[in-house]
Amino acid sequence: MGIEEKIRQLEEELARTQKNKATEYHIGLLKAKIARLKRELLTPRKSSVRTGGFEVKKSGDATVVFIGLPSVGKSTLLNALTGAKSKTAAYAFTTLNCVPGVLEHKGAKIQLLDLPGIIIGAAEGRGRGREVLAVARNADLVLILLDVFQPTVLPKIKEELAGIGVRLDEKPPKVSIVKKLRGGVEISSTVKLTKMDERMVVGILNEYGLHNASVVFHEDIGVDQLVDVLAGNRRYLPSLTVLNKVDMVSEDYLKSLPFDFVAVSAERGWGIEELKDAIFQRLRLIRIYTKPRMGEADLKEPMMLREGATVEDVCNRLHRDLAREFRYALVWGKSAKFEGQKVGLEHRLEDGDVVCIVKKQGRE
Ligand SMILES: Nc1nc2c(ncn2[C@@H]2O[C@H](COP(=O)(O)OP(=O)(O)OP(=O)(O)O)[C@@H](O)[C@H]2O)c(=O)[nH]1
Ligand SMILES: [Mg+2]
Repeated sequence: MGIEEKIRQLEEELARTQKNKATEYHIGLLKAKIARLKRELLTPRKSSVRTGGFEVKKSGDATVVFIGLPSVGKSTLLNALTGAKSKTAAYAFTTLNCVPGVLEHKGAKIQLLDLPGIIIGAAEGRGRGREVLAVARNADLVLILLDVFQPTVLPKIKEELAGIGVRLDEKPPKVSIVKKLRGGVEISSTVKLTKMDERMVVGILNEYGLHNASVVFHEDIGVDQLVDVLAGNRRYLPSLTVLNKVDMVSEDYLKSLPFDFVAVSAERGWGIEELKDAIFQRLRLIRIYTKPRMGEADLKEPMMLREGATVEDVCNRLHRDLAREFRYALVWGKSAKFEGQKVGLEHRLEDGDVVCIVKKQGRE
């Protein structure tokens, strides 16, 4: 029996099994088995290493991929955001390759990737969907584009992404698993575990070939998340849901939709500036301006870093050896307690800060 067939059988069994206290354990193990087999399926076999032209070199400060059904307006949107010229048309599967564009916004160069439309079932290999979805794994943000008349497809698209190991808007579970040589499975936790009992944890670990291990839970997680940790190939990415073609509906209709989205009309150019801001914000980019010791900060070309970046990150971006030669830094802006505060390498910066690095020799 092939792996796909096995997965199908297990999924049918899972669907058949009624969910209750008595079947909980069985269901947990079924889920773990399915996830393990799906991982095997995702690992490229030697003959299918070529991914068929969807690979694009990452460039700029961050990469955003467009995922959506055919004809929702992905290419029209790329063109509206960047001035690129991706082919658009009123029929499905107009775009057949990965078409890159660059969005320049607030000093950031953001790479946007327009992709062919996916169909539901793509993660299982329908169409060239799996290759399309795989591009999302390497992105920094997944932009899900919906047609205003097909809003209900949103959870299905998220499922497709989940099917190739992409977890949207989730944090990696706080669990540490360390293999041991003997002693069985040892479980401890710093929080109360309510979603799995010991037997379940051990059963799932065994399913992944772990019979001796020490597991520490720092978070109350369920079966799916534990399986994610064991599978180990998950990508945790932020997402942004965008609704296109809003020129065709009323405001009341938009208000009735039960999820958050950015509304645009790619064709008419509506909501494009708001979308640029939303992309920038979801990428959690921050702008840092460097300043020489004597002289003014360069306010034209900010250095783009991620939220949480420190003075050390600035040093590393400027020069390989700078962190070693670092004496202190002066900071102006939101992260500084007062203007020109003297700080160390570990100081966390905020959007718009001005930083002056002082080296050991006393020069800037
Ligand atoms: N009314 C309206 N039509 C739009 C809008 N944006 C795109 N369209 C139309 O929708 C159709 C499909 O647009 P594309 O940009 O080619 O869609 P796509 O998602 O790239 O399609 P594939 O590449 O086939 O997956 C075209 O006929 C566009 O003119 C919009 O904001 N409003
Ligand atoms: Mg297209």
